Amino acid sequence: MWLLLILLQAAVLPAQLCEAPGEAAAAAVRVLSARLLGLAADPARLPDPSVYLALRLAGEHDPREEERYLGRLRDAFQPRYGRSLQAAGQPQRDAEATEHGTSAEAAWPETGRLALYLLGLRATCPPPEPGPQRSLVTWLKYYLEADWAGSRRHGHPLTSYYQYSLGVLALCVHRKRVREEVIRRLLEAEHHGKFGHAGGSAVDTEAVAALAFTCLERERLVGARLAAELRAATRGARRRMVEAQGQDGFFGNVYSTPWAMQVFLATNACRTQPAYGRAMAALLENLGAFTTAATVAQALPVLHGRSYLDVASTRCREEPDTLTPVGPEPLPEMPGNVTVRLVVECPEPRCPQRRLYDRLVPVPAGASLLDVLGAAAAQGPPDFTFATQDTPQGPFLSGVLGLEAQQRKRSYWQLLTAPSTNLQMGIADYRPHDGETLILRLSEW
Ligand code: B12
Repeated sequence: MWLLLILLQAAVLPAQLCEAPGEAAAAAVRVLSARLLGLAADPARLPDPSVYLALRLAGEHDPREEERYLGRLRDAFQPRYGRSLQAAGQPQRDAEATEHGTSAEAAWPETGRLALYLLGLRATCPPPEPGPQRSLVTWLKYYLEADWAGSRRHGHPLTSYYQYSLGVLALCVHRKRVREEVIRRLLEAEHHGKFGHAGGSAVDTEAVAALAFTCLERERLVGARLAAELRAATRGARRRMVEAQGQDGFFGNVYSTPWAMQVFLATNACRTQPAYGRAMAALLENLGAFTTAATVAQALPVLHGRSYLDVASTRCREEPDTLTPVGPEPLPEMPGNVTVRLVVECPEPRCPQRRLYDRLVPVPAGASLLDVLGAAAAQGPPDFTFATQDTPQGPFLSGVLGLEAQQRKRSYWQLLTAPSTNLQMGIADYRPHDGETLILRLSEW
């Protein structure tokens, strides 16, 4: 009876499209794909496996450019992970050593990056030889174990639950089993709401974990009991996303929305769930927010109606070679200057005087926060110094006034606009307006 009702409902309700609907949207998505290809062609940028994944999950392709990008990724990953663990001086199951810090300094897990690379390899055409992939899979299993041991000891993985989930997802997409305990650790974290961190929403992480759960269940890599728990956890995550969807249509913010949408795609809820349609409409209205390669790469798969789980079903012969790269749009010129107030805060007990810097900084209109930091450093006294690290997301603010954020202590320089709104962009992309107060705060996540 229930089944009949559900079938009837599905037949009566107009099914919505899972990809961006309509010709205008398709054209906008095509431009975004071409722009990502343009950004990928720039050799000055760090190669990022999520960019490759987005290119591979798109509707149209430029096989030569994709091949070249894959070559750059191989150059970055193969020298390190093409060797067996033993050849690299790591014992096979050295999670304990990593936990106690002996080899940890030498080999901090790169769970997320390696997972994304392996996901990308699953989507190559033609598929790569299985031989060289074996050592990559072993490395990822090793990192996941190190992360798992970290989470047993510190209550969180050494990297993050986001990277840990990516690790489980990538192994699953390659049809590799992981120990039940490793999966249970993720389930437990999900049940106890451990995915959020200070200043950041939990949506991105919750979505990656739900994708990993969906994959494990779909690929039948777990027993019936655990499969039922994973299914329930995914349903719970999807329900929470629907309940928390903002008036603006976003799940979390504009950048976490594509990740959440992947969960609806992977669980076949995209056609029937109105929240998905609202999120797609919101995304299409805000495509202008996606300017960096990393953010475009995270948005494109869902705009094509695809999730990371689809890499396992790549059909090489059906790919149209019709995409050509497009260069980045120049930023509009803005006349005049603006003045920004720059404040640096470091809470007690680390810093007894809490506010370490507070100055007005004049910069040309349209300048980025990175430009503001540069102008502050040039204007002194009082002296202002800062340090950045290159990441696939752009420059990450790693130190201010000689105080370095420490990955191992989970401290970071948080970016806020006064009084206390978290910026949704990094220092290179955020453009402050005249009179704005920007706060750099040494925080823990
Ligand atoms: C975990 C995380 C963090 C952690 C990273 C620490 C760690 N060791 O894992 C912490 C809490 C430090 C963090 C900080 C920030 N984050 Co963050 N972060 C994430 C998250 C959830 C996962 C990143 C990840 O592990 N990726 C997987 C690995 C394999 O890829 P990766 O590129 O090597 O990841 C590294 C860098 O991305 C870097 N990183 C993390 N966040 C950011 C943000 C920026 C702008 C840059 C340049 C680098 C960077 O740390 C990662 C781990 O080493 C993503 C979610 C997402 N959808 O991507 C958001 C995300 C990347 N973060 C975001 C933002 C906005 C920030 C902050 C600017 C927030 C703020 N107002 O302070 C700061 C960065 C400030 C600075 N000092 O420059 C946005 C970026 C949006 C955009 N427009 O580009 C995302 C997409 C979240 C979102 N939905 O809004 N983040």
